Amino acid sequence: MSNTLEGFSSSASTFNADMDFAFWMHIWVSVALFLSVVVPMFYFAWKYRADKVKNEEIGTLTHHTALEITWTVIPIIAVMFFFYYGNTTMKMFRTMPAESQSIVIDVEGSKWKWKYEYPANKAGHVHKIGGVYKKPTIDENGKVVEAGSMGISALYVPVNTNIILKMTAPVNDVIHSYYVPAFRMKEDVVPGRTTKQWFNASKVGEYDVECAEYCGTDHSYMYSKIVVMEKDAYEKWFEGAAEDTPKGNFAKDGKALYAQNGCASCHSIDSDATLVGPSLKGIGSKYDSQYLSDAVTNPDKDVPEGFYPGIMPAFKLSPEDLATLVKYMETGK
Ligand code: HEC
Ligand SMILES: [Cu+2]
Repeated sequence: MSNTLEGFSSSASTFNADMDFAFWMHIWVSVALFLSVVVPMFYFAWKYRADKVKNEEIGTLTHHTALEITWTVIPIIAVMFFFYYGNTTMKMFRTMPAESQSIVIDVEGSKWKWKYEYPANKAGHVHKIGGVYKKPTIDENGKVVEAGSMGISALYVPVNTNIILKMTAPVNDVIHSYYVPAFRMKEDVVPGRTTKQWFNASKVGEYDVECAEYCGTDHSYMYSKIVVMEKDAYEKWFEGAAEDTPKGNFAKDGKALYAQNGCASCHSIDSDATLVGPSLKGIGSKYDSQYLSDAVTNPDKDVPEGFYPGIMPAFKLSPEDLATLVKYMETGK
């Protein structure tokens, strides 16, 4: 990801034309209304300023029926245009295509990462992809030494296909919003509820996803990507198994799990720095494995001094992943 976000300069979904039309129509009609109301207002305020009007003239002023009808009817027509295009565009967004003719993908937003879960493929394998954005390294002069990156974590979808996202957040999390500027698409992701949004990408490429609902410390790093692929390439990947994405391998070592689950956005592990949660450096010498695994699956059970419950989400991991992660905290490997 470069410093500029892939966004409104690209047009990459079937929504774009209608959405952009509705947007620019609102802008230009608003400009026209502004010019025809506010500009004359200033002109008349100047023209009829106090020393130009005699008090006795004011008493004889009357109205102009035709003019009043005109300036009532024209804005009403303009506002009806707003309503018509606003409504039809919103309907297009809100009307989900048939699930049988779409790919339905579960999306989970949590502090501060996005996770995707696909339906099972023919072999019964379920692709799960997720990861936390790796922040850029910036030196003391403010120069970017290493750009931030999403790594291989992304939502992989085929081109020209209806995709339905079923989105939610864990019940103890906060509201996020899944925002894809290049698709002109945005929908809230609400704890404990399922919201749906669909799209149909019209151009192969990589597009940025951002969280558009302020959600805490690392909100500005709550990125993801959508990778739109040719249909056969997608099919080939989807029917495959393993922890593989079209861009590479999801290593299952502790370090990778630590990164993918977003632990790094709240805990330092190489230093004593306190981020949102306590530093985990050397934690293996303070606690046993049971404490560490409870701390991940049931964080509010023991809350270290100086911290509050309800901040760290409870993680649901497979027993193997949990064991690997605990070992990583204990040994750094
Ligand atoms: C949203 C921020 C956040 C995320 C993400 C997060 N933690 Fe935490 N973590 C905290 C906070 C805050 C505490 C202290 C309060 C508590 O125990 O609930 C904590 C406590 C802990 C503790 C106990 C530390 C102690 O000294 O008792 C461990 C171990 C831990 N986290 C590991 C993890 C691991 C592993 C992950 C990733 C799977 C993770 N955390 C993800 C915020 C977070
Ligand atoms: Cu968010």
